[in-house]
Amino acid sequence: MERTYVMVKPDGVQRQLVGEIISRFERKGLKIAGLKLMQIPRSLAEEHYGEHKGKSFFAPLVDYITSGPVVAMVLEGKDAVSTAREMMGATNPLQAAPGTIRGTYGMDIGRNVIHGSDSPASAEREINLFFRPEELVSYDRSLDRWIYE
Ligand code: IDP
Repeated sequence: MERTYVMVKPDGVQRQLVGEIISRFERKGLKIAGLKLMQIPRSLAEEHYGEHKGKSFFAPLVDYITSGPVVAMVLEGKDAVSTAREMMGATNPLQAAPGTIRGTYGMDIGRNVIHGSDSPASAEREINLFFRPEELVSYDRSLDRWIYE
């Protein structure tokens, strides 16, 4: 099983989409391995988005992601990274397929509601940035045999 890092961004929290978004992942069959509400310190935001440093949208992006609380989570399941990314849709919500999270709830690339790791390597890096090992929980779900063959 693979783990991915997913985060409801400040606009998603302000728009009261947290329950709706978590519900989608739960219904899909992804398992919550870590979950918390947090205010991201600027230094952590800059590290998380380090690959975009120097780009024109870097400063607005850091302002945006630190503008209010986020809901950080670790989701576990078969191909969790790509599965969660598919459910989120394209970075620009206007190009995201209808029915995806960004396609359903977003209008602007600078307010695209949700983040998800883009590769297993990014997932490992981001999980370690946002969660201490003891904040992640391993447990069995009795319905797993109804989700996985
Ligand atoms: P991703 O979130 O779909 O992985 P990335 O290219 O890694 O997309 O960009 C990270 C975040 O930076 C995006 O989710 C979006 O919030 C923001 N972003 C990316 N490109 C732009 C842009 O051209 N203008 C404004 N914000 C952008």
